Amino acid sequence: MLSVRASSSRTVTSLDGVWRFQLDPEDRGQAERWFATPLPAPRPMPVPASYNDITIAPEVHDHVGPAWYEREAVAPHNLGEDRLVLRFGSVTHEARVWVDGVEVAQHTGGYLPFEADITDHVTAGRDFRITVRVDNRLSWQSIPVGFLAEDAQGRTVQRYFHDFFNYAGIHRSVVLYTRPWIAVTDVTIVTDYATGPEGTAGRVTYTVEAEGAEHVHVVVKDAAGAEVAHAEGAAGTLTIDNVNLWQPGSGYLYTLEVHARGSADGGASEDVYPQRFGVRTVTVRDSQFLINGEPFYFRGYGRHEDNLVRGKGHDPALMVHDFELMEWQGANSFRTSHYPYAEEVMDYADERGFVVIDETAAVGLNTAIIGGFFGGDPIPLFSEDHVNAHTQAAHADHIRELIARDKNHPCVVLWSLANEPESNTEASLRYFEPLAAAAREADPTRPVGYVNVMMGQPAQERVVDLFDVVMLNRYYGWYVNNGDLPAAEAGLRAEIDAWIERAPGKPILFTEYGADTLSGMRDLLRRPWSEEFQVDLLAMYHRVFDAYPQIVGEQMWNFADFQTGTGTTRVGGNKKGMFTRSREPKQNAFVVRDRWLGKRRSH
Ligand code: BDP
Repeated sequence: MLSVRASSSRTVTSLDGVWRFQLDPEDRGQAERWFATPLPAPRPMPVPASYNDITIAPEVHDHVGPAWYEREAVAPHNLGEDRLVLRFGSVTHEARVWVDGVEVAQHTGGYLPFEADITDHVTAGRDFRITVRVDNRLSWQSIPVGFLAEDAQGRTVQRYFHDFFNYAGIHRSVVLYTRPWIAVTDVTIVTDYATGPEGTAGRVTYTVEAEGAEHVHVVVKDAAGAEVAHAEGAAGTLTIDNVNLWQPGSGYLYTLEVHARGSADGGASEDVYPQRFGVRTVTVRDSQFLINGEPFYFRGYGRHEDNLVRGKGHDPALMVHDFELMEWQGANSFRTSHYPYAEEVMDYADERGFVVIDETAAVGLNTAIIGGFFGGDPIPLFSEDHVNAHTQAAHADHIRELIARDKNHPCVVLWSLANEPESNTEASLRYFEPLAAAAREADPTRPVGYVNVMMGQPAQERVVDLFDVVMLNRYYGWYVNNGDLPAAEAGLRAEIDAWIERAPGKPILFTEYGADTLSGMRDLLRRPWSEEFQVDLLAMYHRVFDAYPQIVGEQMWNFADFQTGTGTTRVGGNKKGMFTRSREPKQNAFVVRDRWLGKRRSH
């Protein structure tokens, strides 16, 4: 799906702001047709934001089930020449949308965009009402998975297999945009380059889909807006002489301006769509991860879209601030743990030259983790009543949707299909085979991986052969050998040795390692939870990483403390942050900064 871009043929109107909102705890809204008239008893609710932390009402914070949003908008007075599209950046987890009581869209999956052409449901120059039903319930067939249970008091509670809080609501911007009847509907760009005596020539292969168009032409513009190449036709290859490559740390971007028309000699309605791209290559070879043919070492973090009050709501101020912090620290990359991030974040990573591991929302496909979360009997993960063929199909659709959204981002160098799934059984191999194939079919140009959990040790792991890299989340010194760093180091080294043997030639990336650390807690004995222990634990991991050329990256857990459900291992959330939730640095931030700035100078 194309991003929203304004152009000479497209206008964009934001619908962000304060909407009206109502919980629907008994799920009566649909039967009572709340979409047909204004909501019966609404309260104000900002968009974008999670609704959970906005009020101080526990019933809002802990709500399980549907909730409704509503606002008015105005149709452009010249509608008719153009079509009008209503687009949501994300609604978590499921959405139904009505315009003046007519259903126009349904979408499942809380972290990807969807849109509806509403031209035929509105009148030019007139107000209309938008109603959205948001459902935060997760099931065994949703991505991520979860299930509903009843607690001892008979209340319905949502269970899930990940620690971050199940925030919900309209999390990203809502816009109305216009486009001509003839319209560009998809653009795919693949880049390469060749260096010869005359310099480096970029090769840009493009494919355009354009509804109703008989004639397509494209113009490549450089970052200053100067034309550097052009071509006719909906598909082709262009050359950019003396190309500026997109590099980690230097995000040079070109624009492929796509023009689609009804006929070659003009016609009233031409659509112009500006698709940004960078010229760069990604290759995995001989235990190395190469960007533009150069070995790349990932320095950074797993992150979360999470902050005070707004929960998972996208916020440009916070986004820019977080990138400032990452850059201050000498980081060059992050993983979108554990779901696709806002399109604005991907655009911004492109611009700043940050390297991104793009992860699906398939977190917690692993009921072996359940002991730690809920107690009770183990649940067989891959079974008719749990993760079944429908879940697998939803997962495959989600992978395709993610790749369709993010395929043109130069920042994305690797797809992560799941975080910490079951990976040590025959059933897990059967589950992942078609998913890896779906990802490769949707994008034959980027490596594909999944993030492995401690229980998927090299001797038992079954699925790594489907993938290009080994990504490991490891908690030696924290969940295992807590506080005992010599034992942790021995365990870590032994496991790395075993991976090198198990997956020869595949680069190894540490996608999580860390220790919960209470900001301000100091300890002369440097024990767990103190700032000193976090410094020591990371220093141990880094010493080990430096000893192995097969290790191509360190992304510690987590960039910042984040909100979780309550539990005996969580003190006001997950505290493994380099920064606190309000972005103050812990002691470790300065220590790691010295290391990463040193590495930046030497790479
Ligand atoms: C890992 C998960 C991550 C958790 C982390 C932790 O991938 O989402 O937050 O553990 O427990 O297993 O801190």
